[in-house]
Amino acid sequence: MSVTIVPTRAFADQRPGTAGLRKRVAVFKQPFYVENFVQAVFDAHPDLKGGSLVLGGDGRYWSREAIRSCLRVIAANGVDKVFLAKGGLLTTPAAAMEIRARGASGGFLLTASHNRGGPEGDFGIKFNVATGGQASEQLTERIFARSREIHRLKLLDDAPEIELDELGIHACGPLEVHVFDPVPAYADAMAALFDFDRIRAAVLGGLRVHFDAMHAATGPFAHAVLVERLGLDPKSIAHGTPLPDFGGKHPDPNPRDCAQLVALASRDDAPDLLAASDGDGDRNMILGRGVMVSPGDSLAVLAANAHLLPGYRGGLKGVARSMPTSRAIDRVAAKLGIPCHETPTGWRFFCNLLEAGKVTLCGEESFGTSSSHAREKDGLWAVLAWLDLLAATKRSVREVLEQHWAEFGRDYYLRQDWTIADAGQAKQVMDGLIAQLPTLAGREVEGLTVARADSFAYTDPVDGTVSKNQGVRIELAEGARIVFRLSGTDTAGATLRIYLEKHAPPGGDHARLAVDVLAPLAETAKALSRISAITGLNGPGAVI
Ligand code: VG1
Ligand code: CO
Repeated sequence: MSVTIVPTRAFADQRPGTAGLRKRVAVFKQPFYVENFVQAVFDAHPDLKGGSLVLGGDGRYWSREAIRSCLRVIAANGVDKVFLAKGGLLTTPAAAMEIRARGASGGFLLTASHNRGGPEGDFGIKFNVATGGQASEQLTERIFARSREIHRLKLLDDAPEIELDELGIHACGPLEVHVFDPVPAYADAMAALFDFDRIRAAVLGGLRVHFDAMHAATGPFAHAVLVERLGLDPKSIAHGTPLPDFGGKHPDPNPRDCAQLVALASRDDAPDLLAASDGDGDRNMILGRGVMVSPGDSLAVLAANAHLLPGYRGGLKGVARSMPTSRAIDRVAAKLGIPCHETPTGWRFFCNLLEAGKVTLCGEESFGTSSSHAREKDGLWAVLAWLDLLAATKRSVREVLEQHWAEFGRDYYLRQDWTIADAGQAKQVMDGLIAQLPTLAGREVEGLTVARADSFAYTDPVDGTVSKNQGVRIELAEGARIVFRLSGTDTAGATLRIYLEKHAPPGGDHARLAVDVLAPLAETAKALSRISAITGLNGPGAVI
């Protein structure tokens, strides 16, 4: 084999965001763009030499080309083995579990998650470490620093065309490429956590499910678990075939992009459980007949009922939520007498807590939920957790929710996404809010008194790392809260997220619409942030 040292130029824009490096496909198509980033990972993480890596992703447009680019760099940098998912299709949670189970030194996940695919869409690369979880902030910074100064790449000459769809061992120079099917191991892992017999019995008894795989990576996994192992009708899975452009749709499980699912849920003859996941299979949206489960509620309900699920019968060590996620889980943790951690947005912050055995369940408001079984969020896992819960309680989704609210009260919750073309203006809104913080506490804003206001900083309880400027939190009287935060997954302009929540205590009115309950808070947020004056926008691009 021969390795060429190729001179390259550094790209200035390879800073990974909330979940890896994410850019327009056109950016990734630049010569050596992928290779440069992968080489930067090797330079920043010398321990990768000699070990094995996992490779795969959401199968979006440009995946196959990117896999070949990755393999050339990986082979030239002295890795022994790559475990490549068949066809390159590997959900993010399955990747995290494979890395760990195979004792690999890490993995490259080719995904832009819920972002649009296709030639005009986005592409992404994420590097995960040996635990299966995302690279830490420190490692991410080292990779970025290296990507800006890199001036040479190691590349395997004459790299053979690896047949990505053919199971077995292929040679790529000195590198062994093991093409494997990730589905059975994932299905086995799920069978170990949930009571598949109980779910099968419920299915035989008439329980109906509708799962939208969104033409993304989850399709084959969902088929194996829901149809082959749990006996559901194959028609229970919609859009089950992975497509490079996700069928032209936005593979994002939320009420706006899954309007059809919401419409189906509102029918009298709707299935008992409706769900969707995203491009890389780590997100989940859960609905029942006539009701959508807010992600913060989903986390809280699962925590409160975890003892009913075999994998969690031993109890929860603790729970964690990202800062903007509703505080419904805090109430459950208080009742269970377990710690509840509040972390910055992004799964990597949960990883340290999971690794240290401090938490068992964690979740984000952005339709992400998971447990200690993986170091990433896991969409199908959440669907199975709900399915098992329905089977165990013999209740409907609505009944489960109503019972939860009756006990803990309801945390009404909404997120507004303001799409701001000029990123400078978005920063101006945030800077304006931060400047007001010292004078906000105790002040009355639009009839509500501010109890506490700060810019969220997090000290990791495991390694002591401090992460500052993780969003502005404004706590108001009566269990209300407004959070402002800039998205870290944009590929153009900026998205400013405004998170609104209000608690209605047990015995209160839990049957109202969140938009109605939160309308006054939305006005307060607008007034405080001066977002319309600064950006010229009248309202958010989406309310989720
Ligand atoms: C968003 C979500 C965040 C999530 C991240 C990655 O980040 O808000 O909760 O962890 O996406 O999810 P941001 O910075 O745009 O708010 V995924 O499914 O895109 O890997
Ligand atoms: Co995702």
